[in-house]
Amino acid sequence: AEPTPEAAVPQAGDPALTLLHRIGTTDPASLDDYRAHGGYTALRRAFALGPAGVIREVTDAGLVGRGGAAFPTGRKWQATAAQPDHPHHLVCNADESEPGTFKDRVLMEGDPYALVEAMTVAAYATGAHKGHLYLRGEYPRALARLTHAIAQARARGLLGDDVMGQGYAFDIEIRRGAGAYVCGEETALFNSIEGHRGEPRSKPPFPVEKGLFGKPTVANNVETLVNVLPVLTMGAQAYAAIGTPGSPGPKLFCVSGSVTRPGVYELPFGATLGELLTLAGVRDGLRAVLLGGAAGGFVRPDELDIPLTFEGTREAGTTLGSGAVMAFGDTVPLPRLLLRIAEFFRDESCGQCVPCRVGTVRQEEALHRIAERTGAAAAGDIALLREVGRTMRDASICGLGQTAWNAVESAIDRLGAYE
Ligand code: L3W
Ligand code: SF4
Repeated sequence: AEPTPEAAVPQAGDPALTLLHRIGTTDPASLDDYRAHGGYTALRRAFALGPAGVIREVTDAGLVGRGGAAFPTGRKWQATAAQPDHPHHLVCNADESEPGTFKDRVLMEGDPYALVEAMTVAAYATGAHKGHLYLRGEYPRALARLTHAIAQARARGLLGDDVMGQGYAFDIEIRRGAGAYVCGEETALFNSIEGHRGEPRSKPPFPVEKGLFGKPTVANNVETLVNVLPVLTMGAQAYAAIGTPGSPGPKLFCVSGSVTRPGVYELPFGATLGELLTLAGVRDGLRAVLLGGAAGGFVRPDELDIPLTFEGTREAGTTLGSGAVMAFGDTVPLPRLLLRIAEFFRDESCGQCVPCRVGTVRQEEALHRIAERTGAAAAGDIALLREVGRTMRDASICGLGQTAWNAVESAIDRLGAYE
């Protein structure tokens, strides 16, 4: 297996860290070590608060989803808890596949009990007794560590028929993905668990009403769930004081590319892109930064004062996405990079709907032609790209097709990629 990406600056064990504080300091195989470093205090508090009290804390904390869409977690939990249909399901989306995104991997490999505890809290709050952990197939070390953690938690009464002696039953099953990016879309993920092709469903109905096996389902990203632990241990008010009013709490950023210290960085929301890149040791001759992965957008080196918040990136006409930050130096061949992104979307489209199935092919073809020609000859292809891109964005069923043109559009408009 590859080495675990570094969890970098501030150093592991730094008390300033909220999400990464155990990474690199506790033994990921030891439940005792986890408990000695604060493990299972959040679940104990959850049992004291009761399900409605937990949902109130998560809502008051202002926690929003960390998978890219920033949906309020408390609202999602409340909507599921209120559903009369049973059973309720909990799904942890650990199919981390966005290019440049590896934060969930660091959490799962370095602090697996945290995810087990957080899933137990989420299930308790929303009335679920079964948790499904859908894990990216290419993460063998995370699989081994989570399998071990789940078995240990079960053996010690922290999972099973009577969790912590509280009369509440909950267990977790791991399901491995098979390498499809689209299975990170929550409804494609449900289909995959159910044994069908990994194709997204139309929404609504939203999963909170009809999700896995047609039952009310909470689906949360790994990082979102792990944030629930500090919400409960610090209290909603102290948690909400981290970050900004529009984006409360801490955030993990995955920095890669033209930097001297690539890795996962924890910062409060509101730090600027420039501050993050300074920590990561940005190299001279920066040409562009891709924010939010392949589904995100490029920004220029003169835009590094963009605050890393959902509202700040939106105002700047870009996106934070899942927290991927890829730096590119001025030697990067932009047309080749854009072609690679287009190939990725063409490969990963599930083919279910026409705008994306055809649009991703047309986009790649036009980028090929542009890469081979120059100047005026390319103008028609740029117009075609815009038309295809608009159609994919407006008419695709899921986020894959809706975002497949983002990076290319931003490279044309913000970077002047073909001028
Ligand atoms: C109840 C409503 N629930 C929406 C729920 C919905 C889902 C969540 C967000 O994510 C993002 C994309 C990229 N009642 C609801 C409701 N929900 N309305 O809220 O929903 P949605 O549809 O806005 O987004 P999504 O399709 O779930 C796609 C971002 O992902 N992305 C990709 C990230 C990749 C990773 C990874 O590798 N780990 O996360 C790239 O940037 O921004 O917005 O749960 O059910 N009325
Ligand atoms: Fe499949 Fe693309 Fe349509 Fe999503 S947008 S359902 S990936 S064809």
